[in-house]
Amino acid sequence: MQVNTVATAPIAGQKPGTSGLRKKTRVFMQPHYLENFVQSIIDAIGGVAGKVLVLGGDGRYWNDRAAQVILRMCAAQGARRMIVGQNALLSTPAASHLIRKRGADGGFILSASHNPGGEDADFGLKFNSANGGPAPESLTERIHAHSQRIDAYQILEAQDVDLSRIGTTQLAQTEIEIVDPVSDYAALMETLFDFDLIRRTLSNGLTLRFDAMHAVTGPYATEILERRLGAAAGSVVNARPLPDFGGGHPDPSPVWAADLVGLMMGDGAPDFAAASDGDGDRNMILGRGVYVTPSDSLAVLAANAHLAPGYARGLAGVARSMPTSRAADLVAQKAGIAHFETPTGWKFFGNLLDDGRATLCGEESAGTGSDHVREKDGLWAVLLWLNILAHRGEPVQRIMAAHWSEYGRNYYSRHDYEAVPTEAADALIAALRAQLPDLPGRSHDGLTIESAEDFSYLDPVDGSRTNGQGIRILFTDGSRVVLRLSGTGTEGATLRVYLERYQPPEGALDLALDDALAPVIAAADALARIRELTGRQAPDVTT
Ligand code: VG1
Ligand code: CO
Repeated sequence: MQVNTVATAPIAGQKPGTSGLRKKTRVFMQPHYLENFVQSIIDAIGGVAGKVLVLGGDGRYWNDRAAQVILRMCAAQGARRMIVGQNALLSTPAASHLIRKRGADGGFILSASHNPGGEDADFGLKFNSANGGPAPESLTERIHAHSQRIDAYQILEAQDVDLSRIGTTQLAQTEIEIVDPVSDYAALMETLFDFDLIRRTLSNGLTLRFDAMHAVTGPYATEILERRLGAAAGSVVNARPLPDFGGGHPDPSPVWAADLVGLMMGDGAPDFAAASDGDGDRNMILGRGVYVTPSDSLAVLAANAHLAPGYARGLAGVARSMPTSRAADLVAQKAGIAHFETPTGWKFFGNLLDDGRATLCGEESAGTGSDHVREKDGLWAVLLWLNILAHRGEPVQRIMAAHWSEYGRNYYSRHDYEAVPTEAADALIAALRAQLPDLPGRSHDGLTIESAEDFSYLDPVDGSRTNGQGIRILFTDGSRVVLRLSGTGTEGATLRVYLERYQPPEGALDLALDDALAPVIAAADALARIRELTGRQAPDVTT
């Protein structure tokens, strides 16, 4: 087979964001676009000759085409073996597990996660390292640097590989091993959780619904929840992965999974419900009549993880991204274990997990995970919740109430202003940054500012520093406002405003969320002049 060296030129904007490179699908489909980026990854990791790499994705539109291109490029450049999920499907956590289990040198994940899919929607690609985790900043910077000076790429001239058949074939000198995407992952889950206990609890009448949102977790959830754990047939809905996710956003939030929330707030709700996102790394947790915020979920999981066999020894520490509420810190403090605060994006948890400093990690954006892989993991969170419910024999609502009366409650919400003109968003952040030194001591709506800063992270493991990770304003009563710009959007800028207000155990634990947060929301607008500078009267999405 012939290897072609194709002349090309740098394409602007190939800079990985919070989680890989995300662009409009049509941008990725332009001549040389994908090839340039893949070659930049290959060059940034010192070539693929002799290496073993994992490949899979969330099944969105163009996933199959991109997979063939990556296979031809890696084969052209001497990869020893490519381990590919059948039909190029692998959830992000399953890909992370496969990289680790097989001792691979890394892996390509084709996904734009919770962003919609289709020719007129979004596409994405990220590279994970040998530890199974997203490429660290140092590597993504190298990839970007290579993309700015690329002049050629190498690709094999060959027919498509049949990715539907499990087994090993050959592409030039490269072995292509097509594996079942679910079985290794399901086996890992069985080592962490008490499947017998969960199975008994389900057969004794605990009811559940899992919404796969027409994305990649469908086959995983059907196998694990229905086949292995015996949940009633039909408990998993929207289980078939579709290239356009059925036309929706595969985003497990009260906005995009409103039907599921409606079900849980109405008569006849099951005991427990959950949803996951496009690539299977996020989760939304609901009980009958209650939505559990992701920040609270992390805290409850941290407080109860020891009830599952995989965590019976206790936790080394808990890490959360900076904008995530401080509920998990309170659990760690009481348990006398370490807690960490990192910038947004799972890549920042990798060192803490590798070094054994953190066992559980989480983000307010519905990501929770542990040291079993190096990605957040939607179904893992669902199974840990089920294990806890089975063990405690209490409904979700009661578990939440007990948690708040022990630790206090961190009322929390995130307001997103989407597709804001980039200049306006940058100007808002710059104006706020400029006034940071003057803010401490000032009062707004009864809240007094204790400190105000631009978050900078010093990685305690490798000593690297990451600056400019979000503006954080702390008030003397423990309330907090955080503002940052999204690094996953594909249109203009998305301003994220994170709002938190704490009530101690003896405080008001049953307020309506809007009432609890009203002063914090007002202070955020007054300080950042959000309405004035964005021209928006209200956020587009509130989670
Ligand atoms: C968002 C979330 C962040 C998450 C990232 C990737 O990033 O805020 O917490 O890690 O998405 O999640 P940003 O930069 O848009 O705020 V996933 O499930 O979309 O890979
Ligand atoms: Co995701």
